[in-house]
Parts: sequence; structure tokens; C-alpha cells
Amino acid sequence: MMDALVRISSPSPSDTMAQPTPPEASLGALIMTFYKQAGSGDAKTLTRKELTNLIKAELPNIPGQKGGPEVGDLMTMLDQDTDGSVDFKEYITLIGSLACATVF
Ligand SMILES: [Ca+2]
Repeated sequence: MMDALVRISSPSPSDTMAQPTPPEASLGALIMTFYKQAGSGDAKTLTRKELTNLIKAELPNIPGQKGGPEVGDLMTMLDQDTDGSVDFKEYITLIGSLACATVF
């Protein structure tokens, strides 16, 4: 009985890890979004079409999207290794840039 009360009042580290914090949940959402949109063909990269779909479907409310760079230009900017697709690291560059543009 006492043990149960102690567990409820002071959760163990594994209990506190059960619920993700908002930043952890956001990271999970960003990762899931990438892999959801990269799903066809090479599931580890975004083609130009998949990048377009991701932006239209997942980021429709980001300020500055209208009047921002065309997807073709965005693809060129993000595709740092010029392999014609956007991998996860290149995608995170987009997310970081959008975060900075939203805050500043
Ligand atoms: Ca690339």
C-alpha cells in the first residue's frame, strides 16, 4: 500500500517519459510528416512532387508561403547534394528556415 502511494506521488523516470513534451511531440510530427510524404518510391527522400505535396498539405498556413519561393526554387535551395531529391537533413533545413522566418 505504501509502495503504491509513493509510486503515485513520485513517478519513476519511465513514467515521466510516457508523455512527450510539446517539443518532443513536435519533433515526432515533423519526422512523421517527412516519411508520410516520402512514402512512394524512395521512402527516404522527397521528390519535387512529394515536396510540393508536403508544402501544400502540411504547411498551408505558414506565413509568407504565398509569394515565397516557387517549389522549383525551393527544391534547388534545399537539395544541397544536388541528387534531385530532398533527404531528411535537407528537409530539416526547410523546417529550420520556416521557424526562423516565423519568429523573426
Ligand atoms: Ca538531396
